[in-house]
Amino acid sequence: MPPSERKAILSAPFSAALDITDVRARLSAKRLGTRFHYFAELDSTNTRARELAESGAAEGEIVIAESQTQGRGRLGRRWESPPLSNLYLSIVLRPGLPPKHAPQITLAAAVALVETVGSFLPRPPVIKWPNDILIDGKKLAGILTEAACDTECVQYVILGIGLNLNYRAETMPETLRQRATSMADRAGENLCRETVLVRLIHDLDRCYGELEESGFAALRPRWETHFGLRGRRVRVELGDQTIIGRAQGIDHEGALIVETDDEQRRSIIAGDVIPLET
Ligand code: BT5
Repeated sequence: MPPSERKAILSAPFSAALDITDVRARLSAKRLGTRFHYFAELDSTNTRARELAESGAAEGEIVIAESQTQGRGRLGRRWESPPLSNLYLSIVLRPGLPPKHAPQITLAAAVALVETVGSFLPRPPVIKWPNDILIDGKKLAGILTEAACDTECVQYVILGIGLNLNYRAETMPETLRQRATSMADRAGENLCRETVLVRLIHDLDRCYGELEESGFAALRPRWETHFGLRGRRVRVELGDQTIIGRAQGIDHEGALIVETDDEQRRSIIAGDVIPLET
């Protein structure tokens, strides 16, 4: 990054509201960011995006909020969403993918997120399958993808992203502090949210385009490069079942491959992965 650009990134005002006009002016993404729905506060950007998609919002429309009162993770978990410091956005997608490939959008978004964050930090983060972005085992970003499908096709997908940007560890709730981090904590200084947002939308646009045009096979090598748990012992929780084994990577469709202690190869399409010490 040239020094002049770096200076611009670091000298921007940090607790100000996002300048969406500036973001729009700097965007040259093909499909994402066609329209912004900006809110100072929302319950959840995913919920709002879903309402918009149901009433005909076009692909690429983005809902973005400065804070969320009921930011959501998977399985009803909460996403901490304090005001004016992070990015909380949900993008309406209308992909030409069969429903069984809709989860690959999460994987493509994870590649984009790692590439975006890695371009601002000395060390890139890693992906924890399927939807977490981590640095040194601490969570920096999460993805919540919600799809509406009929039997043959996907009507829409809401791609929700929460990225901890200028969220300093000392302001996080105690329960989160041990497990979460932010770009500013890693960079040692605050970053300009508009610059990161523009870069993120471009990277998402590119990875989503690659997924639609060439399928997940085109993205899989990059996903594998960024996968942080290869060879690690993991516990995978599948609702009523638990699997313990070594994470091997993902298959061509995006399922996690785990080799269990009795040397069985399991393909996991949905679940929670917990890294184990040994
Ligand atoms: C996720 O769920 O990681 C998906 C998070 C998606 C949030 C975005 S924000 C914009 C959009 N609108 C929404 O309402 N949601 C999306 P999951 O894998 O279930 O992880 C949730 C867990 O992450 C929580 O149980 C906490 O342990 C942890 N967590 C909560 N807030 C966090 C934060 N700000 N930073 C890091 N970790 C957090």
